[in-house]
Amino acid sequence: MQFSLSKAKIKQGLFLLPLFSIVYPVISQAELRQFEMTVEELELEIAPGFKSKVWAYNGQVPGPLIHVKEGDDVEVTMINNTTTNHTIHWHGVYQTNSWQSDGVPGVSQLGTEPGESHVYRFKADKPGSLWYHCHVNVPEHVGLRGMWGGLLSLSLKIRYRLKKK
Ligand SMILES: [Cu+2]
Repeated sequence: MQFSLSKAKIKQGLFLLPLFSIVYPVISQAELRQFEMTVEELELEIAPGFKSKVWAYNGQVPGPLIHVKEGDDVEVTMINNTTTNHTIHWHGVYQTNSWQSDGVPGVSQLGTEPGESHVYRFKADKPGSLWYHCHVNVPEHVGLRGMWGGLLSLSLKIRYRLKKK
């Protein structure tokens, strides 16, 4: 097989150059985003007149909305201030080269014990309206105790459209 660089191929390459110069600055704006997330044992009024014993990320149910941009490096330190084990599973994130941060007890980590902390590090590799939740005994920790929150990852395409306006 012989490699030849025809004029047509060179023209194609030059045609792609402006496209690359637009896309690259958008991609290169990826940042390191660091968050601290405690888990608290509380009794909260989660609906008018309805109090419940919860395990609350940062003391609230649902947990805080985490807003990042596609491509950002995300680092979340979870500090467990409760009397039982917890994790954070980043639901929808592909976890490319970061399976250790998937937050599934017995698979990617052990549940973080009372008084301990755990650091999750991953790239925001999937854009969209995602969520996170504890993956220890999900029906109880998520369904009854409110261990979940939103993860919003703004896509590169939308960022580019917003920049143009
Ligand atoms: Cu939990």
